[in-house]
Amino acid sequence: MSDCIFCKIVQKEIPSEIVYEDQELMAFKDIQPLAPVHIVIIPKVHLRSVNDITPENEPLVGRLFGVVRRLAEEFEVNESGYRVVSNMGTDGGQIVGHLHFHLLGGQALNARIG
Ligand code: IU
Repeated sequence: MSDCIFCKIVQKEIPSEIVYEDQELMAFKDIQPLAPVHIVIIPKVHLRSVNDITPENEPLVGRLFGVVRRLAEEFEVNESGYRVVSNMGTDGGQIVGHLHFHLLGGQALNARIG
């Protein structure tokens, strides 16, 4: 999508600190980190949110979670704990309309949701 900021990150038209990339997936450090470890993991294909996940792209999303697990190990939060969040739509607080998952860790996170 031409006006999607994360598609521009995928195309490297906008710089980001990439921590993982393969043909279908990318992960980069969040520019406004909310925790010592705050990584955004995305499929390169433009899906708007969790609502756009179909049986066809479920394997891709499954693979994305494998990347999440490996990043948690690499950034050494796999033992201490971490949170994976995907905001969807207005009430979910989604700002960027390209499916993404936040990996947050490196400190004790507020247990409250919402
Ligand atoms: P959302 O609320 O889940 O849509 O949050 C989007 C996140 O993308 C937010 O944490 C931003 O700081 C982050 N981000 C980024 O890492 N790089 C960018 O160029 C832009 C947003 I724009």
